[in-house]
Amino acid sequence: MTHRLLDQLDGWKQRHYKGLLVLIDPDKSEPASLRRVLSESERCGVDLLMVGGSLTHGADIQDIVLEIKQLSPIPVLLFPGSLYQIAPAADGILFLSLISGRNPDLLIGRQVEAAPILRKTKLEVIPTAYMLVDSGKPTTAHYMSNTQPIPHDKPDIAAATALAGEMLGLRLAYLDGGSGAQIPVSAEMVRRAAETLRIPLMIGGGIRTAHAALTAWRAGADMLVIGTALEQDPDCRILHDIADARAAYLQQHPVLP
Ligand code: 1GP
Repeated sequence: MTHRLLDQLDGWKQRHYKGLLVLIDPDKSEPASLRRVLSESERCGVDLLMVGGSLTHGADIQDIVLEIKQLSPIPVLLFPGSLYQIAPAADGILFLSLISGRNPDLLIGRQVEAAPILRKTKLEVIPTAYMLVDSGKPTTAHYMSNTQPIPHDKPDIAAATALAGEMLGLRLAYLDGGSGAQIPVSAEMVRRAAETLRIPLMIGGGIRTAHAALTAWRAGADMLVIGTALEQDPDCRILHDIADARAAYLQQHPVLP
């Protein structure tokens, strides 16, 4: 198995690059809007596409990934809500352990079921410390996982949880308010996690403006995930705004060689 994606994510952290990821919900990938999101993602310099969700209604993920692969050169990372979301045509998969929760099935149970299947694919497996954060209202991820999210105003709990994930050998930390979060993960929580961790830090949930994206990047996020905001913006204006904000930020804070 290669470590191409993992090396890339590690490099982002070391070089202070700011990654931009777009999450595609398999149930909402109607062909015209998918084509639009893919072409605008390419124009905006999106680094990775994520595909998946906590609850999908029978969409064939492999077919969607194959379609994306035909239309876009951007690597595809699976963000699986279930075993049904393993699509060998993708480049990699976030091998999620929901370490903010105490649901054994999502800490290790599903992983035991998935591991032999993944071994038969060429997918790059990215061991991920996945943490749900309270974001103002229960999201699908909160409900479906049957776990309590980390309280929004408890950055120390988030930092300690992420550090435990790192010490367990996980290679990526993902603090997620959940899809459609009312409020994004707080700057203070991002800051505490970022200064604690040596592994890369991904932030998602409720990022709908360039200001929110910049706040998270400035606080130390290595990469951001944008999903719902694009579904509500067929022209992908928000993606261009966020990409422009990133370009301006990286001009002021150049990526290290
Ligand atoms: C959800 O972090 C992702 O798991 C993206 O969230 O849909 O709110 O952008 P949004």
